[in-house]
Amino acid sequence: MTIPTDPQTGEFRRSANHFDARVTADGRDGWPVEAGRYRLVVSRACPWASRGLVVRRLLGLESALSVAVADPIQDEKSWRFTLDPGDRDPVLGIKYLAEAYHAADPHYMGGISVPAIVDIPSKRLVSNDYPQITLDLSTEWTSLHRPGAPDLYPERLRGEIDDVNAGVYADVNAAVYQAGFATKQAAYEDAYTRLFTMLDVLSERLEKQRYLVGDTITEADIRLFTTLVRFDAVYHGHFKCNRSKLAELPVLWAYARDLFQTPGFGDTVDFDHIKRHYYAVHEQVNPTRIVPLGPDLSGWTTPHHREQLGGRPFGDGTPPGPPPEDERIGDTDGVTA
Ligand SMILES: N[C@@H](CCC(=O)N[C@@H](CS)C(=O)NCC(=O)O)C(=O)O
Repeated sequence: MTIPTDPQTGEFRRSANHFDARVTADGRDGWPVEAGRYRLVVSRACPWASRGLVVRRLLGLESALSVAVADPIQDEKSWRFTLDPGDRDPVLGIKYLAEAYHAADPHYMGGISVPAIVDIPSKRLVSNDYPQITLDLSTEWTSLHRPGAPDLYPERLRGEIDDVNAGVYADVNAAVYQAGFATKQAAYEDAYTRLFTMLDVLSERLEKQRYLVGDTITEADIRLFTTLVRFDAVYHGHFKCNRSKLAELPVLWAYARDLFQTPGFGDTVDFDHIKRHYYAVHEQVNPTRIVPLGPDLSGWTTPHHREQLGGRPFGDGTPPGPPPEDERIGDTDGVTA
């Protein structure tokens, strides 16, 4: 995989999301919410795609929106379904996610990224616009939510959630990549400094409150969680985000463990996919492609004591049940969610 960077500044250049049609209750983009019609294509390695996996579980959308899990290691044609029999996604019948991109736009030349929502009947990509995908699952797919589904994007808190998300995106979610992919010292140092400054701000915010906004789990927590859960396994070493490990930041470590142990979070996390993807795919960063054995992940299931801060994880709702049988993740690292 070639990592696009600016030759002058050495900064990582993230590509835009090209396909931004929305699946909505009223179907105004031509894509109405409908049970069984769409497939959510993910890599369990990918933090942006994993937001969708968590939201889908919390809202109980598993049977309405099925999931295709790509091999964590892309080849030169990008994401592929080599974990499935015959190397094909059993529902879409395709070998590469690129086929859905090209069914939507035969002239498309950009990156093939996850998450992707694909229309099953036409096998066409609908959206790879990950920030909108999770918000739409919360606000447009309500007719298919499970009874007791939480409100992850409550109307009265949207301004605050959007503000927190903007800071977390710039200085946490994206900053780890900017540190890891930088090809000039200054670009790396800038990203590193922004990242740890923001982690300190978030630690302070979360010292006395259980969740980022309000007293329940919201979209803001999901977006922070998917970066934190990868921190010690990949960003600390592979991306040189090493002022400290997550496990050395007491508030954020307890906060991340609290979420990890909440049904719908840790049961979507596959540390094996996460580690193999980053260390094997980013050859510019890790030319030997050796996947480190550590860190010891057993701390994720230790008590976090965050209940003492109060908070109502699901608000007036209830936690989701266990994941569907065929989506359970093997206990590869001694971590059970
Ligand atoms: N769609 C966005 C964000 C999603 C994203 O970066 N996904 C990664 C995996 S974590 C991916 O699929 N990268 C392959 C590519 O963009 O070609 C992007 O293209 O930058």
